Amino acid sequence: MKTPTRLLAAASALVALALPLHAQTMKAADVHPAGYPTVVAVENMGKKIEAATQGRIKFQMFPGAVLGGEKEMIEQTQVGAIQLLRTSLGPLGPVVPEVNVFNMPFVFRNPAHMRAVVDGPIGQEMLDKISASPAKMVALAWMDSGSRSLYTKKPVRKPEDLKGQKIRMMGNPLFVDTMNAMGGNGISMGYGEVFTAIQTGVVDGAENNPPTLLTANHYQAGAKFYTQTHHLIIPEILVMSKAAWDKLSPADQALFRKAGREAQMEQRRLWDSYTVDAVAKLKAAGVEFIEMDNKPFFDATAPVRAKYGAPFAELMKRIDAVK
Ligand code: BDP
Repeated sequence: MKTPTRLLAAASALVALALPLHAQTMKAADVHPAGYPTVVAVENMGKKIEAATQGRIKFQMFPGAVLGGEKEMIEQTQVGAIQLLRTSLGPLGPVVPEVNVFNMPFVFRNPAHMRAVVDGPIGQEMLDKISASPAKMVALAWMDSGSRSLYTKKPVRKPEDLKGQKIRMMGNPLFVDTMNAMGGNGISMGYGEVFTAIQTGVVDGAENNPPTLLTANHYQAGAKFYTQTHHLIIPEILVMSKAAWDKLSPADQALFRKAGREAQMEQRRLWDSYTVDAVAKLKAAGVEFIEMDNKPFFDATAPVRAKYGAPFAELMKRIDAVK
């Protein structure tokens, strides 16, 4: 070996020896399965960070709720057992009440309006509020989950059709109130229990976006009527455990923020095509998409917006003003 080659070999051996000392593997978690847009975007974010830090920081993705339901994963993130979590804002409401302004029914006109809001100053302010709250989490980026509509065993076209129907909602009193206002009986339940609950008749239906309806197979449990209420347009969020965040150097923190923002944009592209595909697959599987006028559901939920929106009156005006 020539001297420079030898030096190089010695140097890389040293690097290899030194790496494990500083290298750390962060746990990333999601309730969704491998291949889902949120999972893929976060995996790619992890790869970018791993490359940029020469392997000093690695990620291991735990998809499919293997680390627990969303509520449990939020708790694990708070105590630092999970370092990076993609979660709906729904179950984050009871932990950081400020986020409930985005959890209200019909607070966004459509998913494009939601994107414009989270991409702009209001979205950044909300990330900062979460990070500054006592929740021990640092909010990095937003993700898309389209709009949530109802799926039931019997067709629903208007609020009266929901009378007596038990509908699973995410764990947040705001959603139970929303469903009660829409005409049904809201039942708060973890995502992992919904399939069996529909199948055994503990609930008569649930509500979600097409990709989740497809991947969770809830239509196979018997909820085959998908009523296009679009009543909730909830952004999802990528949060880090504050314990892990505080250990990062300022340069690494800047890298995480940048990669997070890129993941936000990538997830959105993936989301759009995944949704088109999910709708086609659901229709092919016999799910009936019911198009109707959702104004009666909008009107019926006005008291929910009045009750939960009271502390956010100014912010709601600003949200509304976003084009
Ligand atoms: C999906 C969200 C996921 C929630 C789930 C639910 O992406 O984060 O856990 O709904 O309904 O749309 O619980």
